[in-house]
Amino acid sequence: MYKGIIFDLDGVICFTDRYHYQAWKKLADERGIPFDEEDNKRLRGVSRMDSLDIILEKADRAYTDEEKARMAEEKNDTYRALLEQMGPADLSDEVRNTLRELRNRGYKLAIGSSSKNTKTILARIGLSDFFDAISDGTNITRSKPDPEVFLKAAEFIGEDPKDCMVVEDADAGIEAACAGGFDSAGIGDAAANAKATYRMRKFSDLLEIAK
Ligand code: B16
Ligand code: MG
Repeated sequence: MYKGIIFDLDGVICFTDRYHYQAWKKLADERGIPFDEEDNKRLRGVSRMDSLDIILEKADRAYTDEEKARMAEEKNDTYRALLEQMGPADLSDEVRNTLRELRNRGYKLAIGSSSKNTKTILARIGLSDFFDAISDGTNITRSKPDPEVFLKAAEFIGEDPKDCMVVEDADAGIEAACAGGFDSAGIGDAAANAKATYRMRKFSDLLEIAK
């Protein structure tokens, strides 16, 4: 029986992963850098600058640190403009009801996201005050697959990693959970990850896993 559940944000609680892709795609297309949905899989759960480095592996020239900083900012501006269209309707009934039921069952619930936009997104979907703790890109120095973001989340809710489960859609996130000593439940792409403790087809499967 777990005491805490730590949720990744993009691709688990809501579908902002689509907006990350659109924003990176625009940046890559404008510079003639090949980038598609397959390349995008490697960016899930990875920080903004590390994501840019992965995209630039296919660029035909080197970019200076200054250029890279500007590109990361440009991508974030595009991404944040896309977030402006989000509202409470972008939180599905399934996710909302499952979270409520897990709360009723007595679990401590936390966010463990690499994103520096986490609080903006939670506000948009009406979950600002819902979670017991938020660990995100603003309180870490190393992004997934390093376990720091989840270890901080466990610390914030006062629980040991062995008593917490991580819910993730990214291979980097499942790796991070393993490295931190957490059990994990994989959804989406991460459902196929052999290192995940549980495989989910849909978010409400958590009600079977966390009884
Ligand atoms: P930002 P997660 C991650 O969020 C995304 O999966 C990843 O694609 C993104 O680069 C990263 O956040 C940083 O996001 O640019 O908003 O700081 O999946 O860990 O919730
Ligand atoms: Mg994710």
